[in-house]
Amino acid sequence: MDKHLRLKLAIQKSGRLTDNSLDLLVRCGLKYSRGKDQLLCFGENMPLDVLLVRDDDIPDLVQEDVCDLGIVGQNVVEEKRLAFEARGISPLFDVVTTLDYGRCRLCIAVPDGQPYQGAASLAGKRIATTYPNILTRWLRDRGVEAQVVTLSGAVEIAPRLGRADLICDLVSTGNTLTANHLREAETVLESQAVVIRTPKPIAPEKRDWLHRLLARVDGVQQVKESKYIMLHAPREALPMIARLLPGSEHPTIVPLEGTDEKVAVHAVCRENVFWETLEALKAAGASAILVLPVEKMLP
Ligand code: PRT
Ligand code: ZN
Repeated sequence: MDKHLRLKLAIQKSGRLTDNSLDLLVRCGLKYSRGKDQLLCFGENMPLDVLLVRDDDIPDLVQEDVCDLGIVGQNVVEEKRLAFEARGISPLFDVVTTLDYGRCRLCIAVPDGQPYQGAASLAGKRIATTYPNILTRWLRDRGVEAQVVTLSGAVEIAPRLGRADLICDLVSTGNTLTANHLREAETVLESQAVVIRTPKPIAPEKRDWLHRLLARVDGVQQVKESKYIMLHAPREALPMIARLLPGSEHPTIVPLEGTDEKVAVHAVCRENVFWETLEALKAAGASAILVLPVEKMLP
């Protein structure tokens, strides 16, 4: 097939999002071979090439129409969007799906022992960050005039080096803050991995696969939490049982051979099913309860 008719998707080459992103693509049915230079995965059963790059470059690759799609942290997308807007350039990447990995938050953190009395108390302070545009907008929205100190890394040591009074950095477990004698004061942005795409029209030959891929991504996301439940229930208990099934719309009711009082109930639950739910179902009259994992789903 013509090289230009293959979809191009950028993901992080090596970092926190890499394994999950490749795993997602495999779950979407992609079989790939990795090029010698390790910069490209060639889709063998889909017209899809996966470019492996630094996460910071992913929005730019979509912006420049080198890639049709990208998987990257919401934090990076938002920072780039604001940076382009500040330069009077329209961002050309739309967030189409939120993924269930790469969760973190961009936080303002203050040195231990230093009091924090709300956003207004940041006035006149120096805040070190690698996310100057997101932080500047957050401060402006609150009418706070502080000095944003832009660093390219090692933000957490800036206060100890005397380069800043406090920091604004990504946090997931909080261990890095603790190790550097800092504590969280404000959440500036909640983030996770997202799929971005170009808002530009895509060649018709590629469009079909783009839609198929995005539908499969949604399917994979839904399946992760989903369970298939089967149980037996007395007819009169059905309204109660339907209410107890988490995130399920229309259960299937099947007659049971040899009885009119009891029926079988089959339902897809789009949320995890916990022991508590099973116990509540049993208390409501259900028996022979089975919970099965869902392998694939196409809504
Ligand atoms: O080389 P490249 O530029 O591609 O990678 P990178 O070093 O810029 O990114 P990487 O792999 O560290 O992170 C990629 C994405 O993962 C980020 O853009 C976020 O969307 C997401 N993510 C999730 C995180 C974290 N959790 C995270 N904890 N990114 C960074 N961190 C860092 C944070 O900056 C701090 O240094 O981890 C430290 C804090 O972690 P805790 O667990 O101690 O709180
Ligand atoms: Zn990066």
